[in-house]
Amino acid sequence: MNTRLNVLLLCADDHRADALGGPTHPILHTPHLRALIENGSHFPRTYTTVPVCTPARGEILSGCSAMQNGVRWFNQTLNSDLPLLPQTLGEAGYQTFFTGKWHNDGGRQSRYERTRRVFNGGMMSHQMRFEEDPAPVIGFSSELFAEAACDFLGEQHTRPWFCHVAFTSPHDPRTPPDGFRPDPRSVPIPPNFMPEHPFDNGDMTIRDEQLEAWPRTPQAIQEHLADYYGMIEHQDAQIGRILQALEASGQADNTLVIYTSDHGLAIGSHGLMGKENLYEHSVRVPLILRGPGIPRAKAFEVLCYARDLFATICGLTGVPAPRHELLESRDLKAVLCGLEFHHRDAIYCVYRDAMRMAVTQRYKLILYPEGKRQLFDVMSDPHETCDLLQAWRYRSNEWYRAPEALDPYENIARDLNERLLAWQTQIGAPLTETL
Ligand SMILES: [Ca+2]
Repeated sequence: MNTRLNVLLLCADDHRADALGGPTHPILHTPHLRALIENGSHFPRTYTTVPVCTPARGEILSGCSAMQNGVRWFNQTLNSDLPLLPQTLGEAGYQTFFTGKWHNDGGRQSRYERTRRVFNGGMMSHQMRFEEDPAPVIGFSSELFAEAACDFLGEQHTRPWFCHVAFTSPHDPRTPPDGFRPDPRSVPIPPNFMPEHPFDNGDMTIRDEQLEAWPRTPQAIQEHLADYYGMIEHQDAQIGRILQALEASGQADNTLVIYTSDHGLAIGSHGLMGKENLYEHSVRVPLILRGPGIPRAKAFEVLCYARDLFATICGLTGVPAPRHELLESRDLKAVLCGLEFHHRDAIYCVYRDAMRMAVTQRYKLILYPEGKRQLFDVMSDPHETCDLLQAWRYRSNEWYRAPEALDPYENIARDLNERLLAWQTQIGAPLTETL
């Protein structure tokens, strides 16, 4: 009988941190994610360094930032010297299992002891086909992955296990099955809806941005969001199936359940559709943990990265974390135990050679090409609607410029800029570098 802690890692694709249903989201029904939040701990300030599938997944797998692990963009391979999470757990005696979307270099799946129903790629129709014995299986991606996970959980295990389920939902094509799509007319328009992004951010016409015509209309965004919420609700139902199988296995009380995503998505916010930007809706991800020793119904507002999961999983399972100098994963266990109230001073994010970002608990600076900057107070303005570098001048009348030394927001922007430069120097990624 296994008594060590099992790990069930559920990872979504393009799931915004603020799209988790609940009181602030009355039309999005996610009873299983809500139950995880109510019975576990929630980290609302969790970020990914690069808000694109392949690098974001590489960070969770390696515990290293995209700057260090070699994967800053699509089709780049993880540094082969780095031990990945399944390998680390496997070497500690865990049976490791993967199902779902694999968007990193192919050979690395071999770091799992077993895989089943692996989708190698970025996206395709959610109607998928996998060759299996005695007959191929055909169905909706999330349902097929959930079924594979349920089968794994239903087996008799003599060793602790790590079950990694990587959904390719709610990524487009957003085609929720019947019964899951809310009425678009009931979908609230995002508070930061804009017909177009107010300036060129350096990548305005990438594929995701072409999913809707310019200028965006409120009605078109309601349609997209209805599809998106439908995908999330359907995925939530599959998570419910997996959690039910876990319960039936008798291992629920001995399992750490984690829910996260690779990154978020704009889908109408700031005039954008994709994740290829550094606003909160795109760089933040959900992070929920439930299991033995995890506080119930607790939200920790500490700043953290999704890659902190690597060290956290090691810390909670007692598996030794890898000892190498590139590891940039910090164990959240002390925060979960109430021994620490602080985790990171600041978070830094990158989008190709176009954008850089630094955020502290309160203020956030984004740098764009040609010297364009934005500063937000993300505590009082979570939707990032008021650029304080602009608003200060507006509120002071356009023709009046306070001396720079007296402009508090200029000083805050300068401080964040210095922190960002120090980080870039530390990890060797100047703004001008083409990723
Ligand atoms: Ca993704």
